[in-house]
Amino acid sequence: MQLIRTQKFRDRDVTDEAIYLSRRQIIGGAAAGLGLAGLAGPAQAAPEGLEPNAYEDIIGYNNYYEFGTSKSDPAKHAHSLTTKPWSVKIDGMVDRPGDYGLEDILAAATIEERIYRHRCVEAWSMVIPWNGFTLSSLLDRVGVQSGAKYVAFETIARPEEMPGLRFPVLNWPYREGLRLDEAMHPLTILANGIYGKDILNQNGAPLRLVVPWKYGFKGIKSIVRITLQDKEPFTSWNDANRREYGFYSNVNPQVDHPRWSQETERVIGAGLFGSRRQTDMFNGYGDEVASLYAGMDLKKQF
Ligand SMILES: Nc1nc2c(c(=O)[nH]1)N[C@H]1C(S)=C(S)[C@@H](COP(=O)(O)O)O[C@H]1N2
Ligand SMILES: [Mo]
Repeated sequence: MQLIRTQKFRDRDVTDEAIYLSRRQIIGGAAAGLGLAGLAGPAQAAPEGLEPNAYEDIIGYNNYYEFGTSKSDPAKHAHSLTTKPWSVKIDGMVDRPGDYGLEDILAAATIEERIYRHRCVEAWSMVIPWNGFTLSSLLDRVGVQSGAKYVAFETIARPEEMPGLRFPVLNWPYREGLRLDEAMHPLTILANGIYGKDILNQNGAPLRLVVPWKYGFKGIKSIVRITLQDKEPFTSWNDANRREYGFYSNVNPQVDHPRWSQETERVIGAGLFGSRRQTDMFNGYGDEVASLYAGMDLKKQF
């Protein structure tokens, strides 16, 4: 009976958080009832669509080095970040530069749900149901000038609220960047929610970037500045180690990280013993984005 009920969980067009959560509980309950054999069944069978991770995984296993470098630090410490009021400076090669209040940005935005696989460069992944809007819609609003070729992003750097800033792990503030066509791609979003709730600080409140075909570190959190420019932006991870973290950092199972393989990934929250899956080129979004890189040698320009 439990097995039959789990079949229903394969449909994906559900937007209600309560339904997600109860699905999760039912899956958990079914797996527990079936014992270990059950874990390999309903919880791990390949679903037709992406099965979001439990909310607890998404808010409890994070990288946000401004709050410490262990996976549990952000959930412990990030509450100290003040996210109200919040504004984003949009400057550089735009027609309408300025300090945009978050409320104004959100009031003009069409918030959608996007269920994306999140693949960290450290070879783990989870599936996150984001709420957010396309970066292109914001850039269209401010008017990108014709000479602009790249978009640079900056995270807030507030030492009194971010204990990790005391350590020179990265060149703070955390900075990232995209080529303009990547930034304008319809899969690229700015997220302000997860599972229909306001995004929590550990996940990058109040506004963070999500670029699903790239390694997770490109998804810069708690953004305070967006700059349109004609030069390739400085990025903190590339600066820390350019051999290990390229500017593009598209998910690519054929390009190993110098210290580990990228062929497979550990699936966070997949049963007692975890599980691994094959990593997909462009994290599974190749049909949509491969053409952006036509003619590039992705082994050299990683
Ligand atoms: N400002 C900032 N943004 C960041 C990071 C960080 O340390 N600081 N970590 C990155 C990395 S390595 C990953 S995998 C994702 C993790 O996002 P999540 O915690 O919401 O899953 O955030 C990215 N954005
Ligand atoms: Mo990451």
